[in-house]
This record gives sequence, structure tokens and C-alpha cells, in this order.
Amino acid sequence: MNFVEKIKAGDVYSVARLITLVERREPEAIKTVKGFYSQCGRAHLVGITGPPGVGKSCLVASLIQRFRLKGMSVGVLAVDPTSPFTGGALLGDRARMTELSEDKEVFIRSFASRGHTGGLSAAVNDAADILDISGKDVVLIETVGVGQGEIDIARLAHTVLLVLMPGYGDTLQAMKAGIMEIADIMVVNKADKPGGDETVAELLTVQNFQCVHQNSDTWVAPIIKTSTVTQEGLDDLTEAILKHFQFIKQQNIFAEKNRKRRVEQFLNIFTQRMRDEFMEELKTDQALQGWVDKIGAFELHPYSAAEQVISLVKEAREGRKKVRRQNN
Ligand SMILES: Nc1nc2c(ncn2[C@@H]2O[C@H](COP(=O)(O)OP(=O)(O)OP(=O)(O)O)[C@@H](O)[C@H]2O)c(=O)[nH]1
Ligand SMILES: [Mg+2]
Repeated sequence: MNFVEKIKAGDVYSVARLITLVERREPEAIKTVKGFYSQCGRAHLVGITGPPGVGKSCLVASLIQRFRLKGMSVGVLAVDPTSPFTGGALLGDRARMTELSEDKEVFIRSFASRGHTGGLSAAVNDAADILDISGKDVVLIETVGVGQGEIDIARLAHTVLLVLMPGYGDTLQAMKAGIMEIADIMVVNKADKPGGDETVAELLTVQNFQCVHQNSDTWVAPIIKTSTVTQEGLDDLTEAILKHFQFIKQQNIFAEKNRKRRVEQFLNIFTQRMRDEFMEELKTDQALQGWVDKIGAFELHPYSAAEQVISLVKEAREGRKKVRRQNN
């Protein structure tokens, strides 16, 4: 079996190796990822997001067990916002999660937010594709916070779980505006602690406010109380995740979500590549150096400089269109 075949067969070592190589933006690895693009798009990507310490990693561990009981294979991408050297959480997560990773049908990988040439988002996108190709039925992606991280989880995942815990009323107020758009399932974890019902009630208020214009074809995010200590609500949560996947497939939302994710991914790659190309050209191109000097000398505003470049691209496109028309 060659490397790609091993990855497709779910070989843990090869999968880990390819993820490491794409993280480093190795050209060969990028070529491999490009090579199997047409076979991607089978796995269910589930985002688990929420404030620090609400129990996201514990929920991930519980969900792994439940999906495995259903015979599903599971990939986990834990995106940690803190440096691997200072964050106790990362070590904690690893310790908790590796208990399960004896199982060959479970693959777990942590990403530190620093030290990514080409960006964390690119690495996580590629890792999700690699897990998809390796045959994982579901890929759980843990990220901290809502809309504040480097990863746009709502674009990346098909199903987004927003995890809160009792006593998060204030956070809720602050997040209200964005909550309903990104959460497909709301989880109030640590339901073994007092105050869970109040948090659920607050969430319901937000939801009722938002539901006025919704019809029966619309997904209304369920609010599920869970506890990883007593195991309350974990079966319901698993079912809700699977139900949401069915829903988006039936309603054609799946294809639309994939399209949005890939456009976003393209834009990220494109802007990164433009930066890299530009900086590389600048090293040797004297005319370009002169142009940049003008920006530095307050002669050419960065806005105007950007507009000049965009005009050039537009002119080139117009020129090509003209040639095509003439050829027709
Ligand atoms: N009482 C109670 N504690 C819980 C529950 N779930 C998790 N915890 C505890 O909450 C703490 C944080 O749990 P994690 O799973 O690390 O939370 P997290 O959201 O992944 O945290 P970060 O990744 O640091 O943002 C740990 O001490 C857990 O033992 C629960 O259902 N009930
Ligand atoms: Mg965690």
C-alpha cells in the first residue's frame, strides 16, 4: 500500500504524518491533499464551541463513546487557543482524550494556535479533509469562544454545538446577537450543578424572540441539558447531532454549507498566497521596491496602493474577456 492508500484505509500513523506535514505547509503534502479533494465531503463535521471551562472536552469524550457504540468512527480536532507550553487545559485534554484513543477507529489531534505557517485555519481545514478521506464518519472540532477565534467554526462545521453552563447568564446577554445564527444545538452542560434551568430559560427567551418568522422547514436549535458527571442528556445530544445532519441533507443545506466553507477556504489560501508572493517579489524587484518606498514616504496611501493593484487585476480580466469575445 502506498501512502495515500494507507490514509484512505485509516492507518493512524499515516494520517498523523500527513496532518503534521500539511501543518508545516510541505508542498508534497499539499499536493496529496489536493489529489483527493474530489473524494472529500462524506464526513459529518461537528463544531463544539463555547466559553472556556464549560466542559467541551469532557463532552467530546462522552460523544466519542456514544458514536463508537453506534459503530461510527470518530475524528477529533481540538483547537486550543493557548500555547502548548503554558496551557494546562491542553495537557488535561490530552490526558482525558488519550484514554479513548487505544481504539483504532478514533483519531485525536490537538492544534496549538501558534506556529502555523499559513494559518491555523488552513491546517484545521486540511486536517478535517484528511480525517474525512481516512473514513471517519464524524469529525468533532473543539474551539473556544464564539466568533472570536481564528477559526470560523460556523463556516467549517455542518453542525455547531454551543456549550454553556449554569451561571452563564451574563455571557449569554453579550452573545445574544450572534447566538442563533451559529448554534444548531444549544447545550447547557454541568446540569448536575444548580442554575441549569435558569440558563435554559434564558436561552428559550432568545430563541422565542428569534423564532417569530420561522416556518416548519426551519431548524429550531434544541436546548439540551447535559452532565458528563451523571451522563444526563448525553444520549439526547447524540441523537440531536445525528438528526441535524439528516435535516441539513434533506433540505439541501449540506451542499450550501460546503460551498460556503470552500469559498472561505479559497479566500484564505488566496490572500495568504498573495502576501507570500508579494513579499518574495519585493526582495528582488526594484520597481516594486520603489513603489513600496512611496507608501512608506507618505506619498502613496495604502488604500490607493491597494486600489491600483485591484485595477490592474480588473484590467487584465477585461483584456482576457475581450480576447475571448474576439475568438468566438
Ligand atoms: N460538575 C461538572 N463538571 C464538569 C462537567 N463537565 C466538565 N466538568 C468539569 O469542568 C472542567 C472543565 O472541563 P473541560 O472539559 O476541560 O472544559 P472545556 O470547555 O473543554 O475547557 P477549555 O478547553 O479549557 O475551554 C473540568 O474540571 C471538568 O471536570 C459536568 O457535566 N459537571
Ligand atoms: Mg477543552
